[in-house]
Amino acid sequence: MNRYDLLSFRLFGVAKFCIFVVITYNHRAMKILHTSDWHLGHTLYNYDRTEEQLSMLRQMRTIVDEERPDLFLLSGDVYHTSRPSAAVQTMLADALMSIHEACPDMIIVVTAGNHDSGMRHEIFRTPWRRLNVHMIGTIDRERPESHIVEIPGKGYVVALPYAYGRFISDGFLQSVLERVGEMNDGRLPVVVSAHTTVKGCDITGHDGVTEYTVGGIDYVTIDEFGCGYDYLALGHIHRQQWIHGSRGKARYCGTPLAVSFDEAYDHSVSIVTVNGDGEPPVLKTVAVDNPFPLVTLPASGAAEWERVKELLSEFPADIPAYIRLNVSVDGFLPVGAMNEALLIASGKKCKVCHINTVRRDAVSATSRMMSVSDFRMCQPVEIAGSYAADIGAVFDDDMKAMFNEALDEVKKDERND
Ligand SMILES: [Mn+2]
Repeated sequence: MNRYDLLSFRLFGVAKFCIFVVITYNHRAMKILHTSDWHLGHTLYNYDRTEEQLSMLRQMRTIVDEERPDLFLLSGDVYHTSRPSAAVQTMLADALMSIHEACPDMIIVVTAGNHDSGMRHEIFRTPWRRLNVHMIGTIDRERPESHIVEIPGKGYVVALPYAYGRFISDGFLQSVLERVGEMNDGRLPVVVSAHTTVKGCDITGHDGVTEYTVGGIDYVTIDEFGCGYDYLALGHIHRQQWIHGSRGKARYCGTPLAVSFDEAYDHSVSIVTVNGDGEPPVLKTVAVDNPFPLVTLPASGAAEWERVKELLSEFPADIPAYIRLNVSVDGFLPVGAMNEALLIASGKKCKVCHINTVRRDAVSATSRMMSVSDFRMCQPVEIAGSYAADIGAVFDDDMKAMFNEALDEVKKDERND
């Protein structure tokens, strides 16, 4: 055997090994389409959004067609209200049927969120089951196994709907995970789906935020989810993100369709490949387009009423969009401002939803009076300074230095995650 023969022989061996690795890798891996927070039936300032919601649902089917996942996971807030109209319920049923038909072997798991009624969510649980669709709406402490869905040959899902009470930290989740551990002879990937607020997440765009809750749900720390899972699929927070401190294992996929103007970020579904055995999941996001984008004028901050009217009249007539106007005022908005705005927009495809007034004298006085977009433009030290002024505390140069030092430490920790 000459040198070249030997080289090609070795290369052949390496290639064979690579093919073997790829085949075993693909065999073990579970491919998930992770989505949440569809909020079907949501209306924006009384404008009906059926057309956008149908567009989003059609895109879901297309993505399933192209990606062929093993599991389609919808982690809560299917509907916007606990009593959706008959038309909205039909929209969901048709969409799930279409998604099922696109990939009949795929397992579909749909859990209820805090916006859904857990009991109503389970009404058609039995017939859906015949179509590989698992509707899980309530916590069943008597039958923990009812929260386990097996993905044949691929892995397991522990599906937890939103529920009052501390079932994540009180040992219930851990007992379900232990049961999965007993069933899981082949050491296949294990996925947990939950609808809750995890400490440290980015809550941009959410209302109803307090020190302990977001949208009425208490913070849970990532450690409270325990161990025994390879991927934690989260719903509730609308911005897609990995959770710091989860070692790349826990993720909010975010809403595919913006629910408010403050959710001015990309909306997508997460395609997650989970290999198990301690390997971090591999992520690809697929964008979901909205034919009616939510637009704020001006794009950041606020402008005077005359300038805002100019921006609105310059807005292209042929772009269908929802418009929010951010107007800075000294006193009050001129009487009839909304009618003026509607007049400027008449003949255009856009819909004026709301005029947000930002009082110029209030901007520097207190952070509570700021618009969300203004707040986002601020440095943390400025926010701390205005908070200190608010409560009458001293915030001198020493305090600023200490604050920045603490901030650097936090940033360093985040980078190390
Ligand atoms: Mn939601």
